[in-house]
Amino acid sequence: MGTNNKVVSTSKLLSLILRHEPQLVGLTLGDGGWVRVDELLARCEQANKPISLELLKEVVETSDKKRFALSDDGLFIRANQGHSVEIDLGLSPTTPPQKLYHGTASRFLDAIWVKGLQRQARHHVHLTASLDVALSVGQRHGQPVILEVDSLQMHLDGQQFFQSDNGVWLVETVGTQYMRLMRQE
Ligand code: HQG
Repeated sequence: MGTNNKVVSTSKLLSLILRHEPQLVGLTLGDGGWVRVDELLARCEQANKPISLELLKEVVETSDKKRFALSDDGLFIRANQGHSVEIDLGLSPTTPPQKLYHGTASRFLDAIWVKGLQRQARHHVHLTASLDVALSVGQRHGQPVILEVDSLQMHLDGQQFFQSDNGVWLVETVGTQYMRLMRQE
């Protein structure tokens, strides 16, 4: 396996453990989703999925979306967002910009226009300030489409917005009255 493949597969394994199934290697996430790095590495080794400290650090540093964070002392690690297990990331409500974007697939639009954007398996609906990011997030699901969200108006109407350490905007749900389909190129 090339170095890059190894980094990608390790990143996927860490996402799985730190967001969705810590029990896969016998771990429980602590407050804020943090786990001890030494415990994580020991558990992965026991589960026959060894990761070296060097590789772990490389994954954290090179992640295109800054998926993971190490504590200042380097003893703890967590996923910055995207969890399905119930954890409190300890984020404070923040005022969003006027508009944010959500990239999705065209096949979801009918359902979205009925129910609005729902968080599905995650803790929150994910929004971004970047059209490029929205497009690439949408492409993961199929024919991409971008919804423009009236985020500031939602906030003024009382919805809480949070921003994860890697800049993703998080919100409970987005009602259809706050969304507009952007013109297709
Ligand atoms: C859609 C990546 C039907 C929603 C990215 C999305 C992101 C509905 C899908 C992060 C719906 C859920 C999150 C409704 C929403 N009916 N479909 N009412 N409401 N949907 O993967 O936003 O690579 O859970 O539009 O950078 O695509 O994981 O969410 O298409 O920040 O680090 O249901 O994942 O980061 O899909 O992506 P996801 P997402 P990572």
